[in-house]
Amino acid sequence: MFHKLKKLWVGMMFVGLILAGIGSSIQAEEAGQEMYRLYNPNSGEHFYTADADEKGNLVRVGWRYEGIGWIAPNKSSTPVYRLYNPNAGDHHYTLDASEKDMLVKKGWRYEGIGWYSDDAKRVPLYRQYNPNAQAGAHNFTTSLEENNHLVSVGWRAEGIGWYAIGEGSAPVSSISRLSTTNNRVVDENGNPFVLKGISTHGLAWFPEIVNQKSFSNFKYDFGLNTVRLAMYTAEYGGYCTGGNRAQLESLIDQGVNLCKELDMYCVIDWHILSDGNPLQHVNEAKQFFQKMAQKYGGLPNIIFEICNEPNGGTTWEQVKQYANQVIPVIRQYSDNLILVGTPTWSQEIDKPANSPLNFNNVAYTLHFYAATHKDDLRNRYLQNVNRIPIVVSEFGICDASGNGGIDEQSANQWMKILNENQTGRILWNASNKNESSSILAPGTNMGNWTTRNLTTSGRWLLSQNGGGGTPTPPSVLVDPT
Ligand code: IDC
Repeated sequence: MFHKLKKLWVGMMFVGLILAGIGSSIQAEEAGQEMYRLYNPNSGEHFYTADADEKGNLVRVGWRYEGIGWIAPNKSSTPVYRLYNPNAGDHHYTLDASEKDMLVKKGWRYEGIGWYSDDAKRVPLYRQYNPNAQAGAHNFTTSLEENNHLVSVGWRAEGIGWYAIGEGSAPVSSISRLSTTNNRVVDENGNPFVLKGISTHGLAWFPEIVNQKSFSNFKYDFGLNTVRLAMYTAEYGGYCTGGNRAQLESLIDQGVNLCKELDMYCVIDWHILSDGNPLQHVNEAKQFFQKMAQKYGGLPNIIFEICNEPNGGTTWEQVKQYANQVIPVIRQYSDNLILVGTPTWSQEIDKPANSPLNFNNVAYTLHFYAATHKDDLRNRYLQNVNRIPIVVSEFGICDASGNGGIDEQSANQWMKILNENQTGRILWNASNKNESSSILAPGTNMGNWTTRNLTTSGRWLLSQNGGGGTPTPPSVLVDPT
């Protein structure tokens, strides 16, 4: 449709020139304005602008360009006013001049006419509202399919926002390939990128969590950008201890595809645990990652985590020996980000800081359980965060058993320093197991759940990342004062 419009535009220019030549005043106004659609992966806000410079500036600071949202008329008798809430950091767009004035009285900033709505009402912009988001609660699209998809995953249809003269382009993926620079995980523009995710429990234990509804909830309710697929190597149905490899690989396949569809990062986690030394299964690991990298290494959203938690006296030298065998296998197919576990259940990040690996795009993992690991480990993190790239590929707000009491205060202290240093974090775990680290209450149907089924851990996660859990009525906007 967009291409058709472009042709139409060229055609009209041509006709316009001829008509101008014969003294007609018909303009090529119908060509319209391409409205750029941008997405802020941190706040979840969608933003629209006709201004290429503004688009460029936003992309440079970490927004994702998602293609042409729609074609707006150059002018009409129906302006769309653009407002900004300096407290929530969110924009609002309205055709209603009195709503605009009311919001300005409440402290919103009027930013001028964003664009015009088509008086002939040719192409509707469907508006959806996300009841769980705080910033960026609204989405606008000319695609009825996108509208219906969002509604199917819990957004509310709110009718038509305004009209365009032409449809938007098919959405562009908002996934940027990650790498490491200056001890940070960064996107393609070099901006620090903070992975915010959830880990499955063991794929063999709780395969039911791998479904579209769950992953959509992770993204749209919790505002997460990452899912970690934890595949135990030795525990229960472990990949190296007689587990069903075909089933495990098929679950990874499904998980990768769901992440791809949803524009989320996907961590493929070789979850060593009771097999504390990764060298124990190094040959299986090489075969496994050869397969994974060959299959998925070309996708920008894939992250390889090659050993969850070395432990039981395994030294950093041994982890290095392992990594030096496995990473080259992955690098035959993919330059994507690789996460490497550190000794003592991924707590000794000082070791790689003193003796890093010789590969690009590698980050080292730090794992913590907030009720167990406090100032000592936080201090170790702070001492090393500017020495190597660090990702918290697993953490809990309970104790290190994955169960026991929850320590929100310690968890919040962790979040503060992770935020200050742009460190990614992935919560353990998405299952309904009866333990306090699980985000779903025991008995919850993992194929069909909502934020009403959350445990304390789940509600805590929801309260991070802008997901408030408390719906704001669409017509009542956040009062910035
Ligand atoms: C725990 C699970 C628990 C399971 C156990 C297996 O929560 O249900 O029975 O593994 O031994 C980790 C590990 C992670 C652990 C988690 C909590 O990476 O596999 O999951 N934990 O103990 N490191 C620190 C804590």
